[in-house]
Amino acid sequence: MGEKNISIIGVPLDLGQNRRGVDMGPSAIRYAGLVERIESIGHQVMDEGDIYVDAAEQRDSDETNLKNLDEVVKATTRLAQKVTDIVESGNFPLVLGGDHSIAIGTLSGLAVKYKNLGVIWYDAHADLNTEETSPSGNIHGMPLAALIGLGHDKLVNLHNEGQKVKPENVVIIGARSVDPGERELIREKGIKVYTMHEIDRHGMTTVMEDAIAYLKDRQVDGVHLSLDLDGLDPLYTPGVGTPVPGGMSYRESHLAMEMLEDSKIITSAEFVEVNPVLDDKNKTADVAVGLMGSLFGEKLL
Ligand code: Z70
Ligand code: MN
Ligand code: MN
Ligand code: MN
Repeated sequence: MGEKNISIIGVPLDLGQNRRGVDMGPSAIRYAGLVERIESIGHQVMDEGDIYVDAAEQRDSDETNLKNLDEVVKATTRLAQKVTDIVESGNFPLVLGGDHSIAIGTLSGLAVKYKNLGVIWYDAHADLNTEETSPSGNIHGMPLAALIGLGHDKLVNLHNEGQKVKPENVVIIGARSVDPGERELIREKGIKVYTMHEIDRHGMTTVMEDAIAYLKDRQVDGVHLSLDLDGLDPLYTPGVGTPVPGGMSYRESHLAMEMLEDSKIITSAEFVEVNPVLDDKNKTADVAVGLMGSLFGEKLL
């Protein structure tokens, strides 16, 4: 990647879903040696600490099925401002979750600078539900929908009004658990999705070459990697709230990160859904840090 100035931000938010503990993700990732690992590659690292997250209220102030809407909106709005400050200073934002609802903040912050941003969504899920289609009311299943301008107006208009990312600039990799409303939206908006079928059928090399070429064709002005650790098979990353079998392997995931590093297209990244309470001796955080090593140019030889 060449030497970068990387700003790390933790977001200890677990209110976008039902399982407590993912708020400890940023600590677990730091404990797994993140800063030293990235510095040893030759980058400058600034750890900017954590975004403040309010305690959940006992009852929801809003008449909606969205769980903890106001707390999620407050924390992600703070995150968006922080990400905007970082990209405007020229640094590379590296955001640590927290549940995947934080992506609404990260990408809303990036959208101030990047007007034609590409997004790689590495995940078992599509995260394209809205308050109408969500089977759970969990906001971590809705960030991509909100970012393309669909769903509750507090999520859609966070930090700035309206759509932050064009649906045709989104590439989902690793999907294997998609809800009916999400399937409809993928068809309607023409969102590019490489499911586990494409990965098994054509291999990760072809899928990543294709995904990178697709985003370059879109003439994107930056590419954000949003990596949900549940994209990997739970064999490798057991410490996630929603494990789905049949996922991408450790080797496929490292290959994907190495190909992104070779392509030089990535301008920001986030790693989400590490839940130390559900983990096996910090294995999931260790995998997350290893993947960041590959993404930032760690070489075997
Ligand atoms: C389901 C929902 C989801 C992550 C689970 C699950 C969404 N589609 N996202 N784990 N990261 O509730 O909307
Ligand atoms: Mn908690
Ligand atoms: Mn997700
Ligand atoms: Mn997921």
